[in-house]
Order: sequence, then structure tokens, then C-alpha cells
Amino acid sequence: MLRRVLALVLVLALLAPAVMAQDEEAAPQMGFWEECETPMGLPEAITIGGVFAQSGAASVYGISQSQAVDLALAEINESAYLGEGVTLEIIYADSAGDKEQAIGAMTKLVEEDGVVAVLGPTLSSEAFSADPIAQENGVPVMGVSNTAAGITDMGDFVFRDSLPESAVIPGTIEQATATLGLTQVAVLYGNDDDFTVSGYDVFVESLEANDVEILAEATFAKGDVDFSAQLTTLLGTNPEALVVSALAAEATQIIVQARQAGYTGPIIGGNGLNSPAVLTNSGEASEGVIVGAAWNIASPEALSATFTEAYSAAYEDAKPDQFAAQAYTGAWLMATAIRCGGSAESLAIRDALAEIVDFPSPLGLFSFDENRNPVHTPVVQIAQGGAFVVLGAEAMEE
Ligand code: 1QQ
Repeated sequence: MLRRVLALVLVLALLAPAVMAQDEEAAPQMGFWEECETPMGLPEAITIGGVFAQSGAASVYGISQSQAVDLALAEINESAYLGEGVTLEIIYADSAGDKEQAIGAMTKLVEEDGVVAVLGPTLSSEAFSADPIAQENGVPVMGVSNTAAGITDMGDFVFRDSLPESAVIPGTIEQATATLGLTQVAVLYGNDDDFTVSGYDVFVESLEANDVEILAEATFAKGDVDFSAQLTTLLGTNPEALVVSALAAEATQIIVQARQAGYTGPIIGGNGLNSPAVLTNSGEASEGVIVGAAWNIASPEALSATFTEAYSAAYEDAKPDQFAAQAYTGAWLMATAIRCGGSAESLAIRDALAEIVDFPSPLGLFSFDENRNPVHTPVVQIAQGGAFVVLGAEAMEE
């Protein structure tokens, strides 16, 4: 009997590693894409640049971005994705949400540090100022949060993995219109920022396409803190929804002040409202805010759950946001271009990036279209109890 038990223990002990290995395989990891082999002979250290808003109002997006990139690089290096002994490194330069500072940051990285590729800048307005420097120097630059129209028109070295407003807002308005039965709205937007203006343009088009009347429009400037005059005018028309194209700081104040003015209806926003910081900073006022997104934490994508878990483990249980998911994917895309092109030369990276099709990522199967814009499916979210949930998720699950 004892012999049989011992034999069984031995068999189980031998089986255990195999069972564990199977379990490990069951949880998909980034970088299992089998389109290309591990390259040989890459330099030991490959350095890219990261232009993110690490200070100022746009740092609510930028800090999430650099944290996610750091996580991706740690995984890329640990898994020897670029070959044994080859590490992908990054030099960050703070763009502070400011055009001039973004130009300075890009110039330093490209012309002084000699980085082979760049991730960022955070804002579209920064990208319009700084990306021409990368383009002129033949260095690929990938926006991971630029959503204004025309970003990749700056040149063939300019990519983005962030869905533009034109790919997200039409579905948001269509679903919001259908769910809420909207017929008349008021629109408030920033008229001095490339992203907020671009978002406004798409909102107007989409509202028209859904036969929703715009009762009134008002504008503000970046840095404004008092929106009472605009809100008095807009809410005075009794809109069924308030449509807002704003960055996080202004969006937060608009949400709070609209509720203070007694408005209880839906607020529909673009990418700028997509940060959990907007919900946290506007508190209960944010209930019912509707925002389209490229990614939501409830995404059924297998790699999305893997990413969320890794991010939380790395950053004291913090939950990643869409900006983190896009930045993380962007770093992996850059590494994949280096791996698949088998070269750390900027031109080869550019060419290999353009070839990426159906790369498995937290954003889903990711491809660039012929204009270096992303192709994948957006979702519509609604703020509930201080967090974003997928609008109509219950209906979708049935
Ligand atoms: C842009 C945006 C902002 C909300 C980025 C963080 O989408 O400037 O394009």
C-alpha cells in the first residue's frame, strides 16, 4: 500500500510542472505573436523616446501613459522579446501639455539623444507642433492618445494607435440617441485646442446624422475655470443632453458646475472626459456621463485582463485607464516593429510598423490602416458610481 501511495506521490510530483506549464499557457501573454522570429544581432541597448505630459493639467493622462510604457518595457526585456541580452530603453521628456515644451522635448530626444523612435506626445495640439521634427529627421513617432483629425497627415513617419474622435464619436452619439431618445441638445467646446475643436466638428456631424437638433453652442478657452455664463445660456434652452468637447481639467469643472446649476440630464463627452480622474474629481456630479472609448477595463479581450492584472500588480492595485492601455500597446507595437524588421534603424522600424496587421493586444486584434491610423472596435461607456461601465452591457451580455 505504502509503495502504491509513494508511487502515486511520485507520479503527481512529476505531473505537477506539466500541469502548471499548461495553466501558464492558458493565460495569454503579450508577445506570443508568431508572425516573426526573434531577431539576431540587434544592438544591446535600443533607446526610444517618450514625450508625455508628466506635469500640468494633462498629466492626468501622461502619468498613466509613462507607467504603462514602463510596464511594457519591463515585460519586453524580461521575455527577451528582442533577443537574449537586448534591452529596449526609454528616455522621457515632459511636454507638460504645452506646444512649446513639446517641441523642446521632441527636439532634445531626436536631435541630441538620438532615439530611434518616439512614443507620444500626449495631446494632439502638442503632436501638431512637435511631430514635424520627428518627420523631418526620419524618426517614427507614434501617438498613443492623439485623437484629432489629421494627425497622420503630417507625414509617413507619423503613426497613432489611438482611435480618432471620428472613429469613436459617431457610435457614441448613435447609441446615446437610441438609448436616451435624444432630439435636442446643447454643445459646449474649447475653441483653442486641436483635439477639442476636432471633437466638436465630429459631434456636430454626428448629431446632424442622427437628426438631433443643436439648440445652442458656447465655447471656452484652455485654463478657464468658471463656466457659469456659458452654462446659463446653454441650459436655458432646456436641452435633453449637454454635449462637451473638453480636456480633463475643464471637463471636470463643467460637469460640477452644470450640476450646481441644477442640470440633471446626461452629459456626453469625447476622449478628454475619458479619464477616471474626471470622475473622481467631479464626484457624484459625474453620474451618467457618457463617453465613447477605445478601451474599457471590462473588455472581454483576453490580453486586456492580463494587462489589467499586471498593471495593478505593478502600481499598488491602481486600475489602468484607456490611456494606459493605448500606451502599453504602443510600446509593444514599437518593440514588435523592431523585432519583425530585425533592425533598430528608424527607417526599418517605420517600414515594419506599417506592416503590422492583427497584432493581439489589450485593444483587441490591432492593425494600422494605409494612413497609419488604428483599426479596432470602440465601446461606449457611462459613469456609474464613480467608474466607467460599458453602456448597455447588461443587454449585450444576455
Ligand atoms: C488629444 C486627446 C486628449 C484627450 C489626449 C489625452 O485625445 O489631445 O488628442
